[in-house]
Amino acid sequence: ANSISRPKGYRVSWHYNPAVENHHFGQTHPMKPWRLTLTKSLVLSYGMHTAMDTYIPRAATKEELAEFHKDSYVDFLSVATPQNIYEMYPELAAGPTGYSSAIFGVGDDCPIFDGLFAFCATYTGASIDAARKLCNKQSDIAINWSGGLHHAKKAEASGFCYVNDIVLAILQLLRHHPRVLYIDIDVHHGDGVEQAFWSTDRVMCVSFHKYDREVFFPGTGPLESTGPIHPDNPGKNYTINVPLNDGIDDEGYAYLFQNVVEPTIKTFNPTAIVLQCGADSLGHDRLGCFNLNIRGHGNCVSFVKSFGLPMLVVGGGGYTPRNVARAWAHETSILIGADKTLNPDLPEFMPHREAFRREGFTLFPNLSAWKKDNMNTRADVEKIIRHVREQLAYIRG
Ligand code: ZL4
Ligand code: CA
Ligand code: ZN
Repeated sequence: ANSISRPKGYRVSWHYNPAVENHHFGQTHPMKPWRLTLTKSLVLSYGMHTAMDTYIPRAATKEELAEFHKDSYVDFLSVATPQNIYEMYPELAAGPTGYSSAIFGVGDDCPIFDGLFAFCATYTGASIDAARKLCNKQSDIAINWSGGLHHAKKAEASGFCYVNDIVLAILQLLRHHPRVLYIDIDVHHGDGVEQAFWSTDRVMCVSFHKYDREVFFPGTGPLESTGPIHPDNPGKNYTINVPLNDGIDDEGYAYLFQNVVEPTIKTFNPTAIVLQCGADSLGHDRLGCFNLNIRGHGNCVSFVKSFGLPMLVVGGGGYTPRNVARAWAHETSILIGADKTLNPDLPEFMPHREAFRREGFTLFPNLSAWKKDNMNTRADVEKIIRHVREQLAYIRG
């Protein structure tokens, strides 16, 4: 079997409990745990696990979830089933399609499915485990591709996210780290993480996303949304939003990413970084509208890694499963320093190889060849960079 030598000078850990694969949101729901099966298949077939410490973390406990979430919400998640949900909340049955989202955010986006609590506790357990390994220095870069569910709120499911594993992982990191930088390249705004740390200067949240208040979920995250406005609130200016239009390409995204992230790191001086790698910012995503290629997406990971800080890397969205798997496998190779030596042709013998037939059996299909024109002008991009620099000037010193 393939084997890759461990990176020199730092340790990478992979946190994954395959129990997440047993859960399904529903037949036509866009969120597919299958993408995790495909990711694992690529990572293992390339032999990348031989360069990392691999952990199968236990599920998070209710007590661990309650470090951020409201007790009554955790209780609800732990007992709700498709069978008892209407008995518990008859008012849910009133909705036109299935149930209305009046109760803890459940509805079409966040259905109650069999094993929901086990699913949440499993992906969250992996993020908490990864954060703990970073805290006690058993790992320098910890990866959980099953995490990254950035929309969940204290007492509300939202946008396919029920438990906010990122918030819980950052809370772990804050036990040992004075300042944590959160960077989110999912095509959606990282609103749940932003909201949780809105009023602190110990966590800086940076999200890049498609922004259209009227039509694109969740409708938050304009450039001007930079934290609380009250001058005495420590969180003022500690949120950065990068709102984008359809079709941004590799070049434009890299330029923007580097010109936002580098000054942010220099100014904020984080002691750890959490990177959410939602792969719905790739071209050809079923829900997204950007035009990134696997390499363009991966360049963000390389760039963040180049600062040499302890890093927690999580997944997130991504709705064309085979491309999600390509991106996260490529990014795993970047994190272990093997991207330059990996064969772009997929391993000849691997489980589910057929899933990659459509674009040819390569890690790097051309994903920019699709319907989206780049609607981000040079002026839009420069305006964002200027705004971020002006904002950062307030938090210097
Ligand atoms: C679906 O086909 O924009 C859910 C959701 C379920 C199956 C059958 C139900 C059909 C697309 C989406 C009715 C679906 C109606 N099924 C969904 C305002 C909305 C209200 C709900 O990547 N309808 C809500 C959420 C976004 C909305 C994006 C991204 C998560 C992340 C991190 C979350 N919600 C309009 C949509 C389908 C479905 C088909 C869907 N939902 C597409 N976009 C949304 O940032 C993991
Ligand atoms: Ca984002
Ligand atoms: Zn998303």
